[in-house]
Amino acid sequence: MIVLHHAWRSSASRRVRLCLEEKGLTYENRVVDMAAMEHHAPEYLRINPNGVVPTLLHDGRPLHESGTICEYLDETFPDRPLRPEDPYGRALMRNWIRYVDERIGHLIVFNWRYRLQAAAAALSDEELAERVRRIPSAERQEAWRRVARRPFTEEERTAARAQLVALLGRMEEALAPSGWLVGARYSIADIAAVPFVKRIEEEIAPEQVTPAAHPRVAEWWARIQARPAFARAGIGPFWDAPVMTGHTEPEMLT
Ligand SMILES: N[C@@H](CCC(=O)N[C@@H](CS)C(=O)NCC(=O)O)C(=O)O
Repeated sequence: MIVLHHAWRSSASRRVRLCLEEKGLTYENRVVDMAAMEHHAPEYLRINPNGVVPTLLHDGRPLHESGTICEYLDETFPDRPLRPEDPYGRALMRNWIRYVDERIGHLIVFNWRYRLQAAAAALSDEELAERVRRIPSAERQEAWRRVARRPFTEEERTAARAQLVALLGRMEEALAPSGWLVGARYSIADIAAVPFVKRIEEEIAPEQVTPAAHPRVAEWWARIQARPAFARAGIGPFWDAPVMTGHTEPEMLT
């Protein structure tokens, strides 16, 4: 049995949902309320020591890190493979995953200014200090303090935007041989990039995901969105929580 602890808007969660849906796997949803900081609760930290989403439970065994989870799923359920067959291709895929992972901070600058900022700003100094103490990483502690009291500035957003657009430049080059990031077919490397391109296209720099700016990326993005798994994974606009049918949503960690 597969259980996914995730959040609808979380990029890392979106990657795992895409992978599960591409592979046609059935799973149970446990939605984590990040604005309520449920992912820093002791019972959640027991299944994800980093205090982030997503976490996958497979037959009761927890696994964190979206890239690792996707590879694990692809190895465990080999039908509809999402990794290149050759070791070199798989190594390139892992480098893409790592490159994308390192850019999560640039996305936070944009993504946290909605629900998370409103929730954090409403906390008293005492409540904030108490909540932040539970966060396992110093970097994320600082991100929560920032969003609560000193939201990211326009200047920081400009710098983050440039870093995110650089991702498109790198993709443009990689897509040249086959139209996919690595090897001859859709892989976990493409999956890793999807949530980033989604946010760039819908808000951060829409003019960059166009045939004029990055033609191969624009064409790749059209093909990605046409995949049935894309709709099933519930990757809607950032400000709308998608409504999914056919999945149960029990209380978190019950
Ligand atoms: N490298 C991790 C990143 C996980 C991550 O940063 N998740 C974000 C949502 S996309 C999160 O839980 N943020 C809440 C927080 O930092 O408090 C992965 O790919 O699973």
